[in-house]
Amino acid sequence: MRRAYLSLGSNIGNRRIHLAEAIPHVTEGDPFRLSKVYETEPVGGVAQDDFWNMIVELETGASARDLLERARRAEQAARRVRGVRWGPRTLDVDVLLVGEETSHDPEILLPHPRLYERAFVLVPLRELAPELVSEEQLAAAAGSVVELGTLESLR
Ligand code: PH2
Ligand code: MG
Ligand code: MG
Repeated sequence: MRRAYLSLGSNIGNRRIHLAEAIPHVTEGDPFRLSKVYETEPVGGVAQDDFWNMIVELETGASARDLLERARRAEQAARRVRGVRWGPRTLDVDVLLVGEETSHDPEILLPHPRLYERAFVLVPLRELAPELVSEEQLAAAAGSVVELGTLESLR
């Protein structure tokens, strides 16, 4: 069993429902913990609405490939349509870390290559795993992030 981290983001339609419906696809019965939900300024790409972002931590026997499949299934269930790179989406699920594994497979690079550039990833990741994100890394990351609360508390 390893600890894996996946990021969830949504900025089209009902962002709360898109995040909530992704959880069972991503966890598939594995023990998990959720970060709070954050409203975040879009980083890169085109001008677009603010995102809701959060992180899921899994205790899992799944491979990186398995986790990528889960991410794709969650995105398909949210009827994600692929448009411009880094553009708006109903749901984006990215595999960030799978234990200590490094992968150079272009389909699933590990750790995620932009993990340390993005406050919308580092802030919720640090909430769940403070040992993985230093103060310096946090300070260097781009984008504003506002804590909204737990997914449960949001309606
Ligand atoms: N995802 C991107 C590009 N930019 N910005 C925010 N705030 N949140 C995201 O999830 C996000 C982004 C590409 O996946
Ligand atoms: Mg992404
Ligand atoms: Mg993605």
